[in-house]
Amino acid sequence: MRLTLLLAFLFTGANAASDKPNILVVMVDDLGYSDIGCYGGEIDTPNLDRLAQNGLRFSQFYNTAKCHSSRISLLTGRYAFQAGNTELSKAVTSAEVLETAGYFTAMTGKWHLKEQPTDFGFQRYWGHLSGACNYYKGDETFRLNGEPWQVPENDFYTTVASVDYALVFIGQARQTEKPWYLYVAFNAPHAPLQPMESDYKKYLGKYDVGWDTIRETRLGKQRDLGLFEKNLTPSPRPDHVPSWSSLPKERQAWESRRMSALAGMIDRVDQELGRLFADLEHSGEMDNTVILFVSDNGACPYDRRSNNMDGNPYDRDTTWGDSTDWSWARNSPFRYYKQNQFEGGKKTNIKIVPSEKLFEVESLGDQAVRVSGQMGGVYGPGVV
Ligand SMILES: [Ca+2]
Repeated sequence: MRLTLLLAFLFTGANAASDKPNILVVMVDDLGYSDIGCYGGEIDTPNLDRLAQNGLRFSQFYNTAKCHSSRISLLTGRYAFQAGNTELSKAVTSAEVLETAGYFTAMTGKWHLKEQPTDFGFQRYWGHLSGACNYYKGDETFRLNGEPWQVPENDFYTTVASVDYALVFIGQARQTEKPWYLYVAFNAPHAPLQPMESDYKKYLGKYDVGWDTIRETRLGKQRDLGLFEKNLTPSPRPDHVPSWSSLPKERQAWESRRMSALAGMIDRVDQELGRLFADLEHSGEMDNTVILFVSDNGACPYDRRSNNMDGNPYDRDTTWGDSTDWSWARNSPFRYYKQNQFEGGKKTNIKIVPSEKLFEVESLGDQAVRVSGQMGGVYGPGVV
């Protein structure tokens, strides 16, 4: 069943119950196709895996292989230039449509487009307008409801703060008794690779086995999960990725720690989503909330300059770059990465979790779907 039809059916059902569903859209940044458990990963993502069990997982969902263009398509249902590019001058956004339909609209996290979300239908916004920032120190582009927002000196971490403000906004929505639309755009696991200390230490040593072994392990799990046909031939290791066994010990140690940092950042996204889901369950809203989880592009190969490589990535002044070689393993079974028009760049994982009481879903969707298709399906028939 195509995504648009599937969701149109969902909202037809919701309207019949005279109860418009809440809508939660979660976007993550530079996530590898197989990074989370229900797509073959070894990283602990129990909350996302539980959603997948109760919902629909797509195996062929396409983004546009880059950050800003996928965000434009997600918000407008159009390709980037059709929509007026980052100015969004030739389109309406999901927030504008849903606001008109009586929704309370809110966003947290990374914007990465022109102006700010409050100029495009979001009644509440907390986050950074930039494409990336220091997870502990933020940057000058943070805004709260249209006004500059000062990042605290201490005890700040963007992934956590995104859900802190998501909960604030949902609380405000409940006071209006309107259905709500919340768009949470995590910056994680985009570089700089800055995990929280406990999340990093949880994975230290786990990646000493190297990217060849991790990729094989992920491929095996993907076959077991039925994501692909058993006889699928995965893409080979490209010439620019060395075999793990050929690396000097020092390089292995560095790369292992770098992947531990990435894993910790992804684990944190899942933990924070768990906090958000627990709030929805506690409030009795989970059964009337549609949840979409999507990445803007595949794992990132940009091995930019890293500082303090012998230090700890949870030091707020340490900024490690992505690993091209680990990105190959993280996009299993596909070829290449973010930016490339191979599957590793533009095939993303997505889960859709309609209300279990409103709608019965298949567990795995094999149909090809584009990120731009969400607007028409999610925010269209039945809602407006
Ligand atoms: Ca991205």
